[in-house]
Amino acid sequence: MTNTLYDSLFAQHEGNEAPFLQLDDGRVVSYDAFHRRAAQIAHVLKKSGVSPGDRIVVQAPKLADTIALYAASVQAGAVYMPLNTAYTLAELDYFISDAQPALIVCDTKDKAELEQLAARCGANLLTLGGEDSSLSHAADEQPCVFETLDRGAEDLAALLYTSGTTGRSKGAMLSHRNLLSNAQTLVDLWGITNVDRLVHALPIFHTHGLFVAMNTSLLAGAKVRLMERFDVGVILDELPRSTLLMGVPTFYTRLLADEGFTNEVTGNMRLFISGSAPLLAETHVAFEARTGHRILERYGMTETNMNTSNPYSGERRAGTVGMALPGTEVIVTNPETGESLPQGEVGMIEVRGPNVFKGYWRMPEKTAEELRENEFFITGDLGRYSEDGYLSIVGRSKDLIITGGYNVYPKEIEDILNDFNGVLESAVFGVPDSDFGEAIIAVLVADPGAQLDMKKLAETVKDKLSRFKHPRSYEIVSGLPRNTMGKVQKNVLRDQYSQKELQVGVL
Ligand code: MCA
Ligand code: AMP
Repeated sequence: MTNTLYDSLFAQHEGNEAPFLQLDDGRVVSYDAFHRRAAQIAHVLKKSGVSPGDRIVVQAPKLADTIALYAASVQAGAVYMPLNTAYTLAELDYFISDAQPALIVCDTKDKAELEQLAARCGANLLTLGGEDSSLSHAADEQPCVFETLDRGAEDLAALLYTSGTTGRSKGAMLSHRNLLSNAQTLVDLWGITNVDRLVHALPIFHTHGLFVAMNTSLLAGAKVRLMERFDVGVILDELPRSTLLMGVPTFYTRLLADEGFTNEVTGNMRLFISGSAPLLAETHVAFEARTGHRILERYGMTETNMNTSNPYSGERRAGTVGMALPGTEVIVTNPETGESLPQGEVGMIEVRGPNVFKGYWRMPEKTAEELRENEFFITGDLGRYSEDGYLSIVGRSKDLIITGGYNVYPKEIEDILNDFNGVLESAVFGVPDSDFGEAIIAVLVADPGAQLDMKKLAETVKDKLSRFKHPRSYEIVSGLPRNTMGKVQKNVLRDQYSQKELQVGVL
């Protein structure tokens, strides 16, 4: 039997007594114990009716068993589908109805809420976390060996939803080859080995925390200090014993804001990596001045894993995302023709390689719009190459806000605001924010003569959208600025509200 991803990431750790996960409560899970736990959970998956190719939806806390569930899903030939723990029931409904999973694994505290949803789509429901974790209890009774199911390089290993410009999220289908090839490339490029100890403070439901951080550690046999959530104090305690940190820019600005973050604390560290959102050049400079380390910035997407990285040994240039990863082509094109542009010119970033996904789940038209026949994926990011080959991301052709490393598509929020009683139209955009990079602002135009019930509007938003998507401020205006084509000029709004003192958290 062969299973492309399982064989490389997990099977090699059978009998490996070295520490893998080091948890908040001080417990340590060895690689071998993890390997056995994954097998126990794989038995539970099979008993719960999961067959090869079936989706397993996971909205669960960040626990050792959640990572073992990912391994078990791969071993059982299933498709792992992690979801943001912040998603509301309304958001979950869409993902679950779209993906039609055989099994849903939720936080034990959310069981009552999810039971109906699971029943409606004919999925089994198990829970993780706390004393009553049904998945963990069931696993305890199972054998520690599981016969791995056959999966080839092109079979799906994961389905990760990414928000869409039209407001509807799309499931990016990631194959065993996509995930394994990227992990191998990053391990080689960043020199990750079993001597490394990674401080892992990212969520494990996105590419960054699950694949970039976890797959590379598993492949290399590194130790992982698994923090349930990001906490500056804990990170400061852990850095002197660690060698690697992967984070979004907010991690680095928050660390810099703490006086306890000194070059003594970072003395044992080998590498700080940043991605998911633009790292300001000033953060890069301040970080080097404080610690002597130059942050290594890289660029990726849910659909492609990682595309580019600054060099490990060469110059790590602030304000750039480095060069294409070995084996991956990253070009800048004329968005109209798809032809490559010369260095120095701004165009659409397109990517081709073994890292590029297999298309959007049950959305052939969307896939055809973004994946060219020549297999280049159109990222929607605008970039420019310097003469010596460093890529800078200079903007986005997609209407997207990135807040604290989470992507938010304004259209999803605008649809909800526009449906609200008394709202004629709305525009949602991001303004610079020193903590999250961008903060969400909503501008509303009321129907003639209408009095908007802002309290009720905020409640509606709260019911439907995760907290990180909530506008930090609502502004009522008489009209939206438009260009001659009638399109709302968000750049004008952005400029206007970036300068204005906003009453953040007005509701
Ligand atoms: C939390 N809040 C947020 C965010 N996070 N609001 C906007 N944007 C956010 N990202 C809300 C909280 O609900 C809370 O609301 C208030 O802001 C303050 O929360 P705080 O405790 O300060 O936040 P936190 O829990 O410390 O979280 C901040 C964080 C977190 C650590 C930066 O957002 C995070 O882990 N971000 C990483 C996201 C990530 O992994 N992205 C990778 C995507 P209230 O006050 O009402 O309670 S993968 C990707 O992009 C590609 C592939 C790539 O290249 O990596
Ligand atoms: P996601 O859809 O969550 O995978 O987010 C992918 C998007 O994050 C990319 O298309 C970029 O717009 C953005 N992104 C990721 N890494 C970087 C980076 N280092 N600098 C700027 N933007 C980035």
